[in-house]
Amino acid sequence: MKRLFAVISLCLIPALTLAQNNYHDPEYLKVPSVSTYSQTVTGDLDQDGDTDLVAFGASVFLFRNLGDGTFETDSSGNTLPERIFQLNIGDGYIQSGALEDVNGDGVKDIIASTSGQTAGTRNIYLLLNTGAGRFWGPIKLETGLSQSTNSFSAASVVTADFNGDGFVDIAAGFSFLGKTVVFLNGGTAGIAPFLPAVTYDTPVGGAGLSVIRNYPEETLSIISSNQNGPISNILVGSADGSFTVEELVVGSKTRDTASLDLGYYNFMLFTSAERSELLIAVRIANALYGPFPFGANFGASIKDVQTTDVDGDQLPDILLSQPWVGTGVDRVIVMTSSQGYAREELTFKDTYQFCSGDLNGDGKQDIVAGSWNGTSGPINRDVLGIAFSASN
Ligand SMILES: [Ca+2]
Ligand SMILES: [Ca+2]
Ligand SMILES: [Ca+2]
Ligand SMILES: [Ca+2]
Repeated sequence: MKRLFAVISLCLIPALTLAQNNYHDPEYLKVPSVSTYSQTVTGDLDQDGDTDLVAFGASVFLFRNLGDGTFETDSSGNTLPERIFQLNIGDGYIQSGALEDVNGDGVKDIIASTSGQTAGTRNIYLLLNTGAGRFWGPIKLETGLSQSTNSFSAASVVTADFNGDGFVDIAAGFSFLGKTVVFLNGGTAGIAPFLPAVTYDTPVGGAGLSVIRNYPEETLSIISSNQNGPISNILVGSADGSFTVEELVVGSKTRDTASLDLGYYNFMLFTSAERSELLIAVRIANALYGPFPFGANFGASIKDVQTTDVDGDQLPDILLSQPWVGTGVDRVIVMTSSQGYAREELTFKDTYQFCSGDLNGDGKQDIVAGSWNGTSGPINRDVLGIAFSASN
């Protein structure tokens, strides 16, 4: 029934109400000032029961949670994360990362996809977890793609079992190159023998990917946003993990996508690159209705969109990032659902992408924003902001 309310709420494009204060103002971690922190992800990588934090940039840093959402620091208050991987110069930086168990040993591994503003090769790196949050040397999954000119290029990586064999597969989008690359998992426990890249032309997309389930087939498709034009792509998946690229008329340039899988009804979310809007399309049995604007002008451009249950009521919530609000003042917007969506704006000193995870162990998702220096924008590269849920 709760899910039905969520469906109705979305279909009616609900008025957004201002939420009560569910989050404290962000706290900032002083982190090594060596790189952008383009994306953060959370997961218990050392299996001690506490959610750890991983930050991606030109390096991958692991922040081990001490148990209450704090991390080891030196006497000056600087955090002491472990650098577990460093890209070679010319390989760009890691703009998109994920934690997933790719080799079937029950322990989450790290997946990192490279991007960059400089020419160079673009690949995926796997860091297999030994089980204690220690990692084997990286496995490079070669895309065969390289960027020959200096230009901004967004990247996005998603994981899902595209061919239904029980092993996690990987897809990565590269906007500048107009390609989406899929690596199917060879499916031998313990060693993650990925098959060679299968590359799809997504000439209008690739900056932001999300996975959506097809009904009634139960296969998976990939939505790909398009920063350059009003038509995005959907890579329609087959049971064998292959895809057919189709155009998806959204009517706006889009920066990122997310999906809400509510069974037979599911939803595609797009952030408009031209307007301060979230667009939502309803998808029923592979037919698309919309997209419709989500009833609000958010006052500044939106980059990322994610769907996750942040308040633990089993209803999908929607999170947005706004990296371009003002100099050193950016936002993450959290919209929690009940029979409508209540909106709370979290102000961060700087953010680009964000993640959520319960860092202080109170059962509610906290929000972590990593910062990014962009091509010219404000630089707060030595902090990560964490907005803890307000119940503590
Ligand atoms: Ca841990
Ligand atoms: Ca694993
Ligand atoms: Ca698979
Ligand atoms: Ca929490």
